[in-house]
Amino acid sequence: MPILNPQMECISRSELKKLQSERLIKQVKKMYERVECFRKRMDEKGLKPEDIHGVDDLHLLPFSYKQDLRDYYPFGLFAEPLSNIVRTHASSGTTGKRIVVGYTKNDLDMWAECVARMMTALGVTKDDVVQVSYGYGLFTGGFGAHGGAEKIGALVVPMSSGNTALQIQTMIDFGVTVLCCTPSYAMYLGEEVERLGVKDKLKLRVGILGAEPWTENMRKKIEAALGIKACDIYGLSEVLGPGVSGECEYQSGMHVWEDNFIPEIIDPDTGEVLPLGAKGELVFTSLTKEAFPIIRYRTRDICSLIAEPCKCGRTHLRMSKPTGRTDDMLIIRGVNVFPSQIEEVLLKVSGNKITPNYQIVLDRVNNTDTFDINVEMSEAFFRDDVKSIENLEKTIVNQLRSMLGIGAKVHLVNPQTIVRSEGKAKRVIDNRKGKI
Ligand code: DLL
Repeated sequence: MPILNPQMECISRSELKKLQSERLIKQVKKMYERVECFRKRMDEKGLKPEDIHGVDDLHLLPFSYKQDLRDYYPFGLFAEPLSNIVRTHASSGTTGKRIVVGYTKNDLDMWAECVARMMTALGVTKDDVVQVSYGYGLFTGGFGAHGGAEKIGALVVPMSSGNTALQIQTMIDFGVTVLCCTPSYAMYLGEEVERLGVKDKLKLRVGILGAEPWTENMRKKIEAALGIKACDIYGLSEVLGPGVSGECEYQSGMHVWEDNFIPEIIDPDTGEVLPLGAKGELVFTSLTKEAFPIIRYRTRDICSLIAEPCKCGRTHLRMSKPTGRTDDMLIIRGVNVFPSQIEEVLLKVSGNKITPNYQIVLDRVNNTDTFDINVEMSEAFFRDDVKSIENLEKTIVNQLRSMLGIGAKVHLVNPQTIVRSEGKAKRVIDNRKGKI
């Protein structure tokens, strides 16, 4: 398969290290001057930018965290004046406020190239028709995939998410060859295609699927249902959006675009850097981001780095599929959800009508996540009429939808019916394992 930027993608490891070192030194200096949070952390460690001589000193630098984005909401971590920022995106924070990220014009170009590199690696060219069925909006998925496809000159169909019948009709009518969406939505589309008996009308070849964890088993099912090669793309808003890494045609790990991002794997408890190949928490440093650079960002995703050279000829390290997280963030229908956000809504709407006992139950039915929340009513409210119980359920559903952007089924249950735990309350029952 062709390589979009062979000079960068196949650079020797020693040249790459030199380039990363130069970029890191520059980035640290700029951030120290312009980003208060980073400067404070450096000062706490007694570090000055001059102490960083290259990537071998990376481990000396302080970590950064999702909480920082909340503390400096909305623009406090930007390293460029707002007049140089041309786009923002946002994603769920741990509670309430969303976390906000920004991009300069150069950042958008770099982002588009990262996604375009992966698309090219999968044989996507200007002759392809790319349907983007990730959500457009504050979520990075839609615009991220869009930028990459446009960069290689493909014909982009910006569908966004939802309206499955129209998605399939468009794929047929427009001769769509590449589909970008979450793996669970691809699976659902596959089922619908089968139900409608229109598989032979599709021209699909490639799926670029990410934003949530998925298994090899699910890959096989999607490939069979849609007749495509299904490839994994990874990313997170804080570092870029989709395209921090992506699979090549060999589908054996996602190449991290190391000229832009340095990955490390650390022990999540001690913060110690682990050797290549070990499983641990993934940490990223962005080398070229201008608006919202980030140093040693704790992704909370668990995976490992693969150092063996890849058959495709690219020299950049690969990361394995993330298998879990070190925090309690849930990914429900591709949307990041923290239990603390749910708790916040419950506390806000409750008055004295509900108790703090609640349980989140996740399952997977017809390849779609189901999201139920059981909340115990107070004794007093339990005696109220059915209408007011239904109304309260509706209020909670609406509040949750406006905070999370997805629908949940809320069930107000009788007092004392949620099993009490002797240790930590078990708030989340995730029955999805093994079903994807
Ligand atoms: O999900 C960006 C994205 C959009 C990636 C479209 C790929 C495709 P956030 O909403 O900030 O950004 O969520 C980031 O999602 O830390 C992981 O936990 C999870 N995640 C993203 N891609 C994958 C993947 C986008 N391929 C969080 N496999 C990350 C497993 C993934 N988990």
